[in-house]
Amino acid sequence: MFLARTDKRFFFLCLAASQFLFILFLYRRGVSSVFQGVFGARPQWDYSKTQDVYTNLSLFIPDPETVRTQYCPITSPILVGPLSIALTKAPNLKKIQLKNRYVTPGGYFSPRHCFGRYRTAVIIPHRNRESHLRTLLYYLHPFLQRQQLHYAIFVVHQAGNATFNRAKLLNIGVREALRYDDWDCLILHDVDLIPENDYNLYICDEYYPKHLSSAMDKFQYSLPYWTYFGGVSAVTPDQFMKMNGFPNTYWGWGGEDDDIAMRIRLSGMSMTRTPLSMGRYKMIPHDRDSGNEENSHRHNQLRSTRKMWRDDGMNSLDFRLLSREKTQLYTNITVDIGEAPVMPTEPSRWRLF
Ligand code: BGN
Repeated sequence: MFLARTDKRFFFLCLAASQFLFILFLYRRGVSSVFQGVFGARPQWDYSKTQDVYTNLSLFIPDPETVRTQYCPITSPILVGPLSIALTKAPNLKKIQLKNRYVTPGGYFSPRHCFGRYRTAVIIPHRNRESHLRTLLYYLHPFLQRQQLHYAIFVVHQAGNATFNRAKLLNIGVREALRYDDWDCLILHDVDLIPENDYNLYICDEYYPKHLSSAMDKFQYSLPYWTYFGGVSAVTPDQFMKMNGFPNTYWGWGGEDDDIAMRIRLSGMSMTRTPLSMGRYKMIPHDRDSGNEENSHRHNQLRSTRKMWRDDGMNSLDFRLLSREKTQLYTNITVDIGEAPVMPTEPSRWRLF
């Protein structure tokens, strides 16, 4: 009897330990690595052997006689995996244009010898980061063309000097992008992150919002925490509307991505992720911008997401459109989004005193 009880305890201890190790493994390697491990070989990428992002793109240039008759293959034939990224000096716009001759005004591209299967809009919130934007465009255009996507790039520029509001600019980007096309997928992209592997496809998961930047160099190519949803993500218009878009009320750095992660769950979805081996990104080094100081209210705000998400989002979005302009490499949307309301800095429970 005594032995049986010790055995039982030992059994439950082992069970708890193995569950803990399994969760740790999922945390470090991503859920999809388990499925790939069980159902198929996981490609082992060698990031010491990289290739130029423009490699073989010329193979996609058709001779002028041919007419498109077929859809592009499900997987593009020229994907190479790890890409060389040099972040020394931002290229000038002329050079980027010359290297991307088939991009049309507004930053549009459609594969020329087959019909693209996926329609993807990339939305980039921006202010005062022109050199980052040029670097991103230099790498992103060929990256998307390698994947044979029908795509366009939208830059949402916050006018004025009020505090930066990333999530609100993303909401505006979605509303504006949907005027132009019936997008299958919206990619929400920070301006300073460069993808390192062209198998990290910029297409959406059918069911759930997907986090693409799962392994950033600034976090030693792993997740900073389990629910992290910052950097680059992919949502379908339906998924986006289901969570009422993103919050409009996070002014300055931090917290809005955690709010988005909570909205996903509160609206009945969960999140998927690119496996860490492919979701690698290099961040362009920079100092914290002025006008994007830490949001000191974010902890309080996150405590009320559950109460707020249905009222703060796409259904309460309000801004002034200053211009819509098709430049050669992107559609530029400039907006006045107002400024942060003055809020008491103390936690709300002290406000009575
Ligand atoms: C977190 C920030 C995120 C940011 C990541 C990575 C907050 C909320 C505190 C409760 N979240 O700490 O916004 O993307 O770090 O830098 O500050």
